[in-house]
Amino acid sequence: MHLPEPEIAQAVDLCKTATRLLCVCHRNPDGDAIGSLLGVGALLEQEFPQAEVGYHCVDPVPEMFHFLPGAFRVQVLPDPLPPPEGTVFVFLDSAEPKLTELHETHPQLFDGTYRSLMIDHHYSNPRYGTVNILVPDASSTCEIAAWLAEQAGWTITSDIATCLLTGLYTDTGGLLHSNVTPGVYRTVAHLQRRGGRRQEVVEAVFRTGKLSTLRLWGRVLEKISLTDEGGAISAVTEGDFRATGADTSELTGAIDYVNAVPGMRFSLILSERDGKVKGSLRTLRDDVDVSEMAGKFSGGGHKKAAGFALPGKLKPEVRWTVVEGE
Ligand SMILES: [Mn+2]
Repeated sequence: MHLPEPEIAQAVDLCKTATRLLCVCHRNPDGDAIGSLLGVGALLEQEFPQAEVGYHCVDPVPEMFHFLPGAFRVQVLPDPLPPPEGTVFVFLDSAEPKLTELHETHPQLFDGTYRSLMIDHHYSNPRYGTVNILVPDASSTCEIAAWLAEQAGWTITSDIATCLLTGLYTDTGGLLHSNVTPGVYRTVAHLQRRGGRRQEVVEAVFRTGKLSTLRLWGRVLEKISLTDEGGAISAVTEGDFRATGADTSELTGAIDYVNAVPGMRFSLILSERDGKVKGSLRTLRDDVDVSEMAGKFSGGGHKKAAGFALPGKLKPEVRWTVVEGE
């Protein structure tokens, strides 16, 4: 991967003039958000010692990422904000201002009052920063950060490499998704060579599951039923969440197992939460568009992964058939 030189020069100039570099990632942070927040923050701290670096997110760091160096330093934004002179915001992995959840409480972050550096890999990003490093072909924001460091001549330490590896692994589903290009392997190798602790990442992210999560997934898998239309469907009631002690975020990932039933056209998990039923749809097939299916229930998403939410609750339906004789 090669990033455009003018943007790198502008980013460096912006950081040089800052006395405060406030890094911000999106709400409900995933591995790429936290990995890039901590990795880029640490790089800036090291390369721009004149600036005080802040690590910010409206939501807390999920437990599975607590092993990352610096995770405990992530806080909500200071209130009131420091003056715009000398303050530069660094937005990470946030496809649009509202994903930081600061667009309403702190609109001055996005209206030109403050200068900002925006680093992201989402196609739809409207380039809302003062300087934008947007690489839609990159697997993850962490991958962009690794090459930014390399091209700018910044030192990637073992701790920084470990943070950046986390985003590369989570945004590619453990190097399994279709966004894994030869370049992704090259970046992973590069970060491992710089001391990135790959095994720590793999164990924390893919080999650790809370007991409550495993029990919830057990219920999901046990309840899979197959429909005549070629759907593999499961459902989770509020009772399931209560009985297993899992919260709704722990359902993330279970759909990939429901979607693994061979020969099915699509998979669906229905889950009850706060008076609503949420549906998650997936397909492995090119001739099925689950975003269209979700659209029928006022939802949306991508062709292969979509979702919807409807007010209501789940009612189980049992069908019995009488077989004569025996
Ligand atoms: Mn990402």
